[in-house]
Amino acid sequence: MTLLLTTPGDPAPWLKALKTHMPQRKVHLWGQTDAATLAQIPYALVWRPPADFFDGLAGLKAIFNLGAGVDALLTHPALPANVPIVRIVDGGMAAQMADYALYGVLHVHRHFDTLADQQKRCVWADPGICEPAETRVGILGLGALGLGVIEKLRPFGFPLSGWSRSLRAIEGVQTYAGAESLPAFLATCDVLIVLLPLTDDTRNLLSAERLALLPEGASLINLARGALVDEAALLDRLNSGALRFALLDVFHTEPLPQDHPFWSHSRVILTPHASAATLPGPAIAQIAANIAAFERGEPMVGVVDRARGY
Ligand code: NDP
Ligand code: OXD
Repeated sequence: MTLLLTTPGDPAPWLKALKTHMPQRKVHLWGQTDAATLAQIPYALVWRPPADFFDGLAGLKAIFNLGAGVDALLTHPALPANVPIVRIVDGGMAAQMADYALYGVLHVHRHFDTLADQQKRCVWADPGICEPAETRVGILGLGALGLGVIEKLRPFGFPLSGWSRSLRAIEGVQTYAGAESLPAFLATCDVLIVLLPLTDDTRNLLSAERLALLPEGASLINLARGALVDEAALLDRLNSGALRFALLDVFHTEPLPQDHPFWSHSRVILTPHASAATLPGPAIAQIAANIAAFERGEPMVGVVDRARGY
């Protein structure tokens, strides 16, 4: 059985991982495969496949997304219907995301924003140290990555809360579920970490009205997708000081346009969609296990519910 591959960046590390975890399978690189071969390929491993990627894939049995988010794949104009789509669950990303989120929370908690500003002005002044209880951290999205952030933050003693679609019971975490509980959740977040998938239900979730529900001087860390947040409203609130700080990894338009005000904003630190990357080793091991399960007629891990959008 063969695989068709189109990867984020250089295919070499992916090919190496495929050789380790699925040595018996022949791998074809998309763009270098003839039509007769394409018609026989059962499994595609993709990241943001081009518009004509699925042309001629008449024998496709499953599509494996080489990342956690499937928002781009689900809007592919030629996505085959009735073929399971499977995403990566963690795949090395949870630990990376948790490190990144911890950096953002400590930046706020230990006043590194104030300190950096003071340094620019040669001001020697101690901003003081708050109790952890004074920095309430809320996580939007309690999936593979949101839960990783919670476990990372747990030993620091910050009051933790989380919001998801279905109610989760997580020890030591105040949990909320569903749209009706979102205002109550937001009102408790001194630092809000966004780790939701982008779906029809979550697009623009952090609208101007919802951003206004955060406590005065709250901070935002968006690690998920730019379109979850109204960027103009975010900018207004940062400009007015209603929001203290934003750590942003994702944007409506990527790469972020050169003239975007976020680049030089004194209350923003931004990174180029670099908070976490799928690691080829664990990701391909997960896909190998999923293909083996699929061929035995057993359930796979990370199957996407197309109607739900994640
Ligand atoms: P999961 O599918 O494991 O978790 C998603 C969480 O969001 C679940 O808790 C789910 O609720 C919740 N959720 C989904 N829709 C809603 C809704 N309408 N209302 C309330 N809660 C909702 O995803 P991951 O943790 O693996 O990944 C999250 C996202 O992170 C990805 O979709 C991707 O966009 C982004 N990402 C960004 C990266 C980057 O480099 N910046 C890297 C990797 C991922 P429930 O538990 O009830 O299902
Ligand atoms: C992902 C991403 O969704 O890297 O995996 O953004």
